[in-house]
Amino acid sequence: MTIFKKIIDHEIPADIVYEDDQCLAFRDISPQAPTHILVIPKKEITAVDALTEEDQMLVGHIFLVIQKIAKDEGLTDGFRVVTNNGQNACQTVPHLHFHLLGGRPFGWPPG
Ligand code: DGP
Repeated sequence: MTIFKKIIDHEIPADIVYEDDQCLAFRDISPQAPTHILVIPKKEITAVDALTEEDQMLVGHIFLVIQKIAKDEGLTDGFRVVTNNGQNACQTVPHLHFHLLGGRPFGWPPG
């Protein structure tokens, strides 16, 4: 069981900004921008490479939730959505999550 599953189950605290039957969003414990929120499915999926066709609606739903949170957070000047998949991408928690980052300019290419 990952730490994110414990947050989903409300076994450990998190600063939750959105929740519905399919997903949960909470502030990252180590923020890399003024707004840094993780949006995760409640279904236990390890990463993008574990997604299946049955997850299509879920992932689409998550992106609409990200759009809503970005609006709620006032990220009118832009924001970035990042998902790290696997070792080379520095994924540390093996539960699919989308980082919503905003409130400052970002560089490109990413590090
Ligand atoms: P990644 O490197 O993409 O796997 O990002 C995992 C993120 O999860 C990282 O930015 C820190 C965050 N994180 C890890 N443990 C916790 C936790 O217990 N609570 C919260 N709010 N965030 C966590």
